[in-house]
Amino acid sequence: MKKQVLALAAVAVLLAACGKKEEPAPAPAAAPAPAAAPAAPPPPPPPPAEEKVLNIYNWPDYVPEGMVAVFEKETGIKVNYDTFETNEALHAKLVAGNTGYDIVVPGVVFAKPQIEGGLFQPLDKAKLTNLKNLDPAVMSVLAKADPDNKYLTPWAWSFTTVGINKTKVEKALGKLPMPENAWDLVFKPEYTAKLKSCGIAYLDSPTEILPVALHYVGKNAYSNDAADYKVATDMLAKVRKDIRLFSSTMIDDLAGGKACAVIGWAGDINIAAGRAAENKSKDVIEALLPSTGATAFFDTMAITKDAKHPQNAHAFIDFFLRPENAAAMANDMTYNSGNLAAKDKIKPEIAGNKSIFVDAEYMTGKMIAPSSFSNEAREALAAAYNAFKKGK
Ligand code: SPD
Repeated sequence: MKKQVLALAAVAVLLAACGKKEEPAPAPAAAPAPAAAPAAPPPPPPPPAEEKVLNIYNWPDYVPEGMVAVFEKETGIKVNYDTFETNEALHAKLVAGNTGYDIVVPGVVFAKPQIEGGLFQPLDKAKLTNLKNLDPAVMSVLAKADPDNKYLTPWAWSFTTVGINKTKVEKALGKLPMPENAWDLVFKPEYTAKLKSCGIAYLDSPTEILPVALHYVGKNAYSNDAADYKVATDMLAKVRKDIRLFSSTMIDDLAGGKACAVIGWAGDINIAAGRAAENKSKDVIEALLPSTGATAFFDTMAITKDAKHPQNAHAFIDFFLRPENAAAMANDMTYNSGNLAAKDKIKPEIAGNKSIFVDAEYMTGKMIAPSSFSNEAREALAAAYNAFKKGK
């Protein structure tokens, strides 16, 4: 009888623990009291307060004047802001580790292997109230590198293309008409031989030049096949002697007169156009939309895996994702922000510039979507590019 009473008491405890609404069997006075439910664990302690510092590593000419100062004033967080000029330079720093940076801004072409290599920490989306402002179409491009959008938010997007000082190019070409395909200006000896007098500049980066050269010779822009690189560099070798500069500073190169034709970023080429106008130059600088397409790029904010100020990093990312800040970036830096809520704050002259807000027809029919290279392919690309640069 005593055994039966104990068994009934145990079932009662179990049912109570499962939250079932059954009448408990009356426990005789002699039965042991049911064990008390374990106390809920105490809530985790709040994260230790971070020092009021944030270290950001971004591309040059990418943040509107005064924007960082507004963030500093609003939050009391002191921002140290450094810049890099190529994805290769950022990648080398990230792989070496201990960068000291909290936020970095890689292009998606590099962000994919960086995520896979564990170089970033996942975003705490609860801290990013402005994620809702982002364009789902842009987020789905980022998701190709970052499934479920766990690590990346957009800074800006644009495309790598041909930029020209139209006035100087037309003069240097003389009777030779402008080609139908703008890439001919920088890849076809017939044109480069004429433009070398006013200066041709290429971006100084294997993962910028090889994709557009591969596309020009009819190969996949993001081919992982070293045999394709040979076809592209054979084409490049024919114009090597006509290239004056390898540089990532096309704003100065175009606006300052060092080059009349560049392979560069549409946004920076537009900045050069504005700079020339400010300097009262009558020359017309243009970012072209080549008839065979251009390579789109998406630069993204990510928090490094060993960031010392992750809360401040989240605060800055959320600040940048405010519509007014994304719009200021687009208006001042002539890049597209990927922020849908910023759309009605874009100045008409920016919204109407087809090399910033590219037509849907060109986007779907011509623009080459970003992809990624394998680690081995990136090494082969660098070797092919360096041999081309040395003129071998
Ligand atoms: N002035 C800002 C330039 C940003 C360029 N990012 C290029 C990424 C790559 N393909």
